[in-house]
Amino acid sequence: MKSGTVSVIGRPSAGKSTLVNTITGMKVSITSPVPQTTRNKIRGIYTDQRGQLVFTDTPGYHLSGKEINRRMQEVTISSLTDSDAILYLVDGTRHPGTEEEAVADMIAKAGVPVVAVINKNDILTKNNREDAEFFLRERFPSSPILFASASEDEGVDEILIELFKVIPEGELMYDENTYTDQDLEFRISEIIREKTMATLSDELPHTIYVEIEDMEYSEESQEVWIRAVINTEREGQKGIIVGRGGENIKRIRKASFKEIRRIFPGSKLTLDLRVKADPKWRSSDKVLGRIFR
Ligand SMILES: Nc1nc2c(ncn2[C@@H]2O[C@H](COP(=O)(O)OP(=O)(O)OP(=O)(O)O)[C@@H](O)[C@H]2O)c(=O)[nH]1
Ligand SMILES: [Mg+2]
Repeated sequence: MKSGTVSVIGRPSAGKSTLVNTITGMKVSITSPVPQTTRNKIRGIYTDQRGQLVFTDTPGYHLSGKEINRRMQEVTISSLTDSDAILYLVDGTRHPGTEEEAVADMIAKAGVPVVAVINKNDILTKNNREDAEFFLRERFPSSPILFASASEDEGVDEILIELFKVIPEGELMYDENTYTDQDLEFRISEIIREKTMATLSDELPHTIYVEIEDMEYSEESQEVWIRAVINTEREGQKGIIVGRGGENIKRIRKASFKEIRRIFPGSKLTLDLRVKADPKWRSSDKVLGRIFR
């Protein structure tokens, strides 16, 4: 039996989280059209008769000196060398430039087998395909280079075949029914962050973080009670999240509720959602320490 860890690496918005969700068949990692959605290492686990692949979804690698970006780069780098394989995802719609070269160099240096995937094949032109393939062939001459569409579930079987070829023999690291290792509070806060981003797409995607202030679960009455806070950077942004007559926060709450409820089948869920301003959290060591724990 085969068993190994796979780091999913690529630039922001390449489709890494979408792919991890498609492979596991579960909503493991939140996604959005806005770059830099993923902030932590998120494990998604795939098991079949061949063995087990433990994927680590990482933050998109973005060249920038800002503190939050530096933290996200660290998360990505730290996951590179301690994995058995790297799944390098390239967004085929974008011409590979300086940032893609930086990512490719970093991966090549890791000394770990690489499976390279050109994603978004459903919308690629012939030129896109040639561009991306040329770029990868030159840098990873001995690696398989595949085309796939993470959102359309195309080419995913081939990716699994190549990964199972390069990972070592071993026992399962997780029970065969496990598909993620995230704790409950983290999953819930991520769902709320995704719905906030989806509702307010262009207005304040990077300026929020979500915290679960309190969560109670009564097994006896099958009730779950959650109080969560959407923290934003400025007082003025609170109004945007709440929206006119509370329409935005209602939408965020409703969408979050629907998805969180699936985590607690058969239970009665109460979700109390609040908005607070926490100025300068993006440069606060205390907050960043909590987010990138
Ligand atoms: N057309 C198309 N869109 C895709 C595909 N895969 C992902 N997307 C879209 O690309 C956007 C980014 O996807 P994510 O999965 O969040 O990307 P990511 O690489 O995890 O991004 P970060 O977490 O920001 O680094 C979303 O709008 C996805 O729906 C694909 O195969 N085809
Ligand atoms: Mg992501």
